[in-house]
Amino acid sequence: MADRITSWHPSPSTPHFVPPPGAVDAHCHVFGPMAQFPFSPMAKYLPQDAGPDQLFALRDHLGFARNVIVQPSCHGTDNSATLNAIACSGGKARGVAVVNPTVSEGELAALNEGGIRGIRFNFLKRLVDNAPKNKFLDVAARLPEDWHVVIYFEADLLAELRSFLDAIPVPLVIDHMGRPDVSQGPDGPDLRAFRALLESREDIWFKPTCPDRLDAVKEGGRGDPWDNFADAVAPLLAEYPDRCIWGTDWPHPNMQDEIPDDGHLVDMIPRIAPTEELQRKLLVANPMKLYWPEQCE
Ligand code: 0GY
Repeated sequence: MADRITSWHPSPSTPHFVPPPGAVDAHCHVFGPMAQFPFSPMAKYLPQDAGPDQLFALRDHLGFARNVIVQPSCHGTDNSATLNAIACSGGKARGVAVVNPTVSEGELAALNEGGIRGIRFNFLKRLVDNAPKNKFLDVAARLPEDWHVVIYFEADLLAELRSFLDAIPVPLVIDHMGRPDVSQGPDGPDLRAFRALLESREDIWFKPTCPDRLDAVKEGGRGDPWDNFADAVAPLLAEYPDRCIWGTDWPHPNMQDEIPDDGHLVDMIPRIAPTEELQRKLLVANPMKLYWPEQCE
């Protein structure tokens, strides 16, 4: 069996930035625990257990109030670990599932009951073997009311995905802004193409997340404190303040070489969202609209 990976910081610092009351960490995951929730036989990485207790302790340490737990590829289409974490949260978590496109209406209703509010389509070749666009479109047309689709892709795939994205009949949330090369700066080709996507419809949201991935030394970036990321991404939030949501990405799947300090990730927030109004939108108002709409006025 492959070695199990530890990808999270053992003792994240306390951030200097204090999130507003009700702040949502809208992109995080749980792994296992494996004895209760085995990983998928198709998993491309085998992580150590990172269960709900650890996630909720981090939430409190960082000053957040809620989590949106995104089903990670290592659990395939078995959403039990994600649903378990949501059930353990006392109403403070909701989630995004990964489903087999043949999922039944009854199974979707059960996921909705368990706190799921969207499904994720993952196009990263290093994470999934198969991403069948036609089948994805079929299931996107059958989602429960108020659900959305979360999409994960890399920048060089955006042009090829455009007609597929255009055809999805529910709101879209783009993970990590479609992984632009942030060393190109705010007006580089990757972020220009991403802006064109945002301009194409009003119901596309994005996550200005993962400076640790997008500005990694290993990828030719600058590393913590991720200055390329801050410079490239801040203008996007200023332009689209009502369409961004933020998350830690804990437990940082696969990040075994440059494991980020979660406190430092939180300290990126005021650099990309410098005003209190923008911070409140990014961390509270926007994620609440997507995940707890019934609690919004
Ligand atoms: C992320 C990023 C990654 C992994 C996954 O589902 C996953 O395994 O999302 C990644 O390796 O880039 O957003 O969690």
